[in-house]
Amino acid sequence: MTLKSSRFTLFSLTAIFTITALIVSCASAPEVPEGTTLAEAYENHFPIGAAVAAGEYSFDSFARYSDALLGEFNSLTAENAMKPAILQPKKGEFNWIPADKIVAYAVDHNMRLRGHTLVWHNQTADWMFTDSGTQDEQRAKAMDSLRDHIAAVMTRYKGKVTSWDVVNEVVADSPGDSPYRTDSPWYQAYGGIGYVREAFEMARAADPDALLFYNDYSMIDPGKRQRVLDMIDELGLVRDGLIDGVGLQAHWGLSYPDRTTLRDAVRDFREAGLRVEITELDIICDEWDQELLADRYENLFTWLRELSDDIDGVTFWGVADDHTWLTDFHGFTNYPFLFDTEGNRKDAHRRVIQAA
Ligand code: 9MR
Repeated sequence: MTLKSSRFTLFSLTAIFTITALIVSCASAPEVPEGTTLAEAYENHFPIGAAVAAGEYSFDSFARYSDALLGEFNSLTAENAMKPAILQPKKGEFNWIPADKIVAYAVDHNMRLRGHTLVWHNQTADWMFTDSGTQDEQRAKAMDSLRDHIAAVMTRYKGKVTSWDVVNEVVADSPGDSPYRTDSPWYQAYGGIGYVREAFEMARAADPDALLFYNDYSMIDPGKRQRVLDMIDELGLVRDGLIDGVGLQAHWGLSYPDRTTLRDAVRDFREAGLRVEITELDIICDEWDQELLADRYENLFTWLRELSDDIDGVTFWGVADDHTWLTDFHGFTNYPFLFDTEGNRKDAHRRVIQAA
């Protein structure tokens, strides 16, 4: 074979190889099928959840949304129905109806359930506290109430609710006199932060198989994150096997957080021996910024997918744009989700599926 002909042979072989490789690579990256749900697209990464209501505060996700829309998700959280003010507004008088409805739907549709929440400064019940007596008496009353409440709720939903936000938002937003939220009725009744450890002990005892979480917002902020890590350390929650993970609420914006901030937060909690879930995702956004919202969600889910070995779940704080706490909170109509006010998929949905 002459040099020229061997060069030609080499050239044709390379060309054939390249074309074949191109055909194979195109064939092995099929378009995502039209009807792919969020849960299907992310099934190898993490569960995709939504917060739902069942009639409490007069919104019912099951009356409002189709099974097909709810079927986009494979995990549910009760937006309000499992908080003490709803579940046990008076001592011993339980209102199980909304929470039971959510649990039954999840069980029937083979969905994971996150419980939210057992200890919070909001939506707590007055009967759990007394403002008379010594600090010791006030502490005893609050802890006895909490023990009974946690035992009743976690026993009822044992094996169905597989992870619980045991404690929600007890750390201060900015470093002031205390790293903790001292105006919480729990803090005041206890006379310190020790109630957090007691709550985790009660939850472990009530359902040893449930995964137990501390849940809060702004934990990607390095300062607040450190206050949370310090609290977990001081109370010996990881050391004594009382906590399993943290929930990053993720009430985020169109440009906050960036990729590095998110990665750093996930890394720090993982290094402290904690699981990480995104528990209350929504993006503050008006009607006119929906293109930006789609870009934003594609980026976010690309980063979350990259981190999927370290993230155990991603839950939206709602289902569709017709129902979001953001509107009341910020005083303007928000459109923060992947489904519009009629429950139709938005461009953001397609972009999130693409990012999978
Ligand atoms: O979405 C919830 C809204 O319906 C309630 O009125 C509100 C009461 O404070 O709580 C909202 O959910 C909160 C969650 O339980 C904890 N993190 C912040 C959420 C938004 O406020």
